[in-house]
Amino acid sequence: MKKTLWTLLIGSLLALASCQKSPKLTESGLVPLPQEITDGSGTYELSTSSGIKLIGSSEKLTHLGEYLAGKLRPSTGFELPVSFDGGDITLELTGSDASESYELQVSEDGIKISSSGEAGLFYGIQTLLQLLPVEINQASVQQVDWSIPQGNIKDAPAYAYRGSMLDVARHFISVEDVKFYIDQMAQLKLNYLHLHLTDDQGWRIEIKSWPKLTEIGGSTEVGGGDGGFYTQEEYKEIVAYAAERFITIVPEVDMPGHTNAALASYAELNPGVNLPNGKLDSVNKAPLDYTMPLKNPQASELYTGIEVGWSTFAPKLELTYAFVDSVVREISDITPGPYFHIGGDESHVTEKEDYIYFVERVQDIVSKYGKTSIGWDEVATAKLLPGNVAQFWAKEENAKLAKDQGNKVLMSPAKKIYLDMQYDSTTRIGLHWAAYVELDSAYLWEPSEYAQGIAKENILGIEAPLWTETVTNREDISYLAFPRLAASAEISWTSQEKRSWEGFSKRIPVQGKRWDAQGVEFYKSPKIKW
Ligand code: TNX
Repeated sequence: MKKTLWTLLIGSLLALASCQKSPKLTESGLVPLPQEITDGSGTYELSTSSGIKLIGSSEKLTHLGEYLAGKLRPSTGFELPVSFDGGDITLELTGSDASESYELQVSEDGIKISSSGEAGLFYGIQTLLQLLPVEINQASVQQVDWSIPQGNIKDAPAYAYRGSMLDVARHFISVEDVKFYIDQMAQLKLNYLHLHLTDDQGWRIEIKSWPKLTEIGGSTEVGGGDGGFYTQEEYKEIVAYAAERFITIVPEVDMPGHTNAALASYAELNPGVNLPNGKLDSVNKAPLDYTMPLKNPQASELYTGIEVGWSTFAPKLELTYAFVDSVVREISDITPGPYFHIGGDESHVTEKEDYIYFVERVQDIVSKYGKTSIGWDEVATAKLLPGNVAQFWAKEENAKLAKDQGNKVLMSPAKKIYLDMQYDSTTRIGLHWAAYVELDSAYLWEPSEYAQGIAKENILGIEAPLWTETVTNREDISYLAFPRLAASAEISWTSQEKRSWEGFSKRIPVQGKRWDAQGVEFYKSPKIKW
């Protein structure tokens, strides 16, 4: 009798202790926050005998299983075989659509992730990785109980386009660093990476029919460094690496402004001599007539400063469109995604009517090569083709013009989401022309309420651009992008009514530990108890 009482007492004390200790699924620090989380009781533990079981038919299933195993093996040291035969972690593909939604169940005996789409399974895997102790992100074996609280998650994204942009033109970014960024994006369930491939300071993509673009135009960068460019093979490597992580590359050739690198490479594309002080000086001596090739065309000089709005292609010169045609054709050929970004921003020295004529012709070229154009919001002053997208960054009236034409808007308001904005006046790099953007400010906005007249149904998605005038290496990229990219990812993924700054500020420190484990040097915002 006495013995039984003691056993009972100790038993209930132990139960109480484990109950207090056992974490809940709803307290796991998931970023972005899933739409629905239901707590169970007890835990599941990953162990030496764990394995990954595949159900469904798709060539990519094995790849997904191996991707997950590859993430789990280094820190657990477990074998984690992947097969169609058995295993306590099940990846079940129930269809063959493009669904990004998934369900994740954690029970005592195992984990099951199911989705009708490969992308959904991939996002379920990302959630699973965040449910495990943060040590799962370490590259060497850790002595940890790999347990996960039991319960259920049902999840789906709020927006179809959840993106970020890297400006590889102002400072060139190596293939390796782009891959690093892609890996980070994938963990946040982002699905589009926009590469700003050309600007005044550099041309970063090989165009075989116009080789001087990279030979000359790719030879420098802001501050006068060596610059660089991607060969088409390297670009394809980036595209493939991104695709394996369900990220689509959106290439941008910015035009007709922001084109000095091209104008420095080919004299015959110049409407005149471009001067960085913002003036156009015709070498024909007469008023500019873009319809005729110049008699003695002069290439402009390479530029390594950070002024904007002073260069332009010649919109009335036929050669301009032959050039654009080749560039769009070659890049479209190696871009499987649906979008081609034509830039169109800050063309301050292009005559308004010329600008409109140019944008409309370039849209036709893009469409001829089977792609849909995206352009910075100024393009909405032209007549957009059906389906084309305007990327809102500065002017609400432009977003409104796009909407009134029946076109969708991609939301990138500079005051909230420009990753190159300084956090505050003491931030060591970054600009502040739009605002200082601390983490709370980056989090506290809602795309469907930001610009007047632009509602959820007018919005394709959200994109956080990282301009690189002041960014020279991976450490700089990490410092400006993280944690703000996580805020942007949550705004893109999680429905407005599920989000709160209070919730985010409790979960983001867990994400901070994941970044620490992965060697990501993020900004330790003073708004957060890290
Ligand atoms: C504006 S945003 C630009 C870029 C600059 C950026 C710096 C946009 C479409 N144009 O050319 O790099 O500001 O924040």
